[in-house]
Amino acid sequence: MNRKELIAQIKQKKSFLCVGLDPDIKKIPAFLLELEDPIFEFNKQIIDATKDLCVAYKPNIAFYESMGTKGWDSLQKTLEYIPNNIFTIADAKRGDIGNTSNMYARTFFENMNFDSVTVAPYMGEDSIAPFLEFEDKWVIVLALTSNKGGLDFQKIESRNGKKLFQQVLETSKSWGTDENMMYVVGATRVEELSEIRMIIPHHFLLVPGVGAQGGNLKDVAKYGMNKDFGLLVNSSRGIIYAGSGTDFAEKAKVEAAKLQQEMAVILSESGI
Ligand code: OMP
Repeated sequence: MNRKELIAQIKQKKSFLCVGLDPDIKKIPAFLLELEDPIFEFNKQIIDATKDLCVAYKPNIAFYESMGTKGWDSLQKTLEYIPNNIFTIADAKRGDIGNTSNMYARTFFENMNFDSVTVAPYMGEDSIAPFLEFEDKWVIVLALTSNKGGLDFQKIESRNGKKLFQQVLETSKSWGTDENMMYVVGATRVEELSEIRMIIPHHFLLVPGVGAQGGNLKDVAKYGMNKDFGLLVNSSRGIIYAGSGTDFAEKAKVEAAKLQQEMAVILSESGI
């Protein structure tokens, strides 16, 4: 999916919601465990319940890899089940020497047909470049993450007075364009959003951390939006584990709808 199509979806659905598909076999409703592929069944019901409310799905690969080959099968089936008009993010946080990154890119863009993959920038340009060679695919670079440990390194100032995350943005923004790169900024980091927007005014931001991690949607929109809106806000546990019984998908829909309604108001107030 390209930038134009993504923006059109946001306008049409009045939503910039990304639903995180992070299914944990120990947390999904017990009645699903009797089925042949409980993880896929769980995701299928979540997708059926939320597909009209969101513009993106983000399966975090760890939740599938941890189950071995069965997990990869569940992931592939889930990806195929997601409607074509919804942006897909392989949240894999990859990045290695170029030769190896090329294999990661082939995994998620060729073997599986994801629209995008999350990458860690620590190994520099040649670790990201192989992902950018794929047409109509996106790289989503970690900039300022939502977790506590994100502050261990990301705000360290170098001798030129720039914080590490600022340097990451400034250096990496020329590796690709705002048509094939996005950045991750945690919803718990709103105080840095205006500053981030000064460095990358046009790029889309993937913003995880509302819901279970306590980030505030209104603040994210206030400081993070750009003229095309330019935000995808993710919630995983806050939506998918809203219920634990046979009605778990309906409960997930209620939580997704609450966020979507808030988003519709924000979008209309911003004139988008
Ligand atoms: P919940 O806290 O359950 O909504 O999940 C957040 C999801 O976003 C998980 O899949 C995390 O791995 C992911 N995430 C963060 O929580 N913080 C970040 O800074 C970056 C990500 C991510 O890249 O998506």
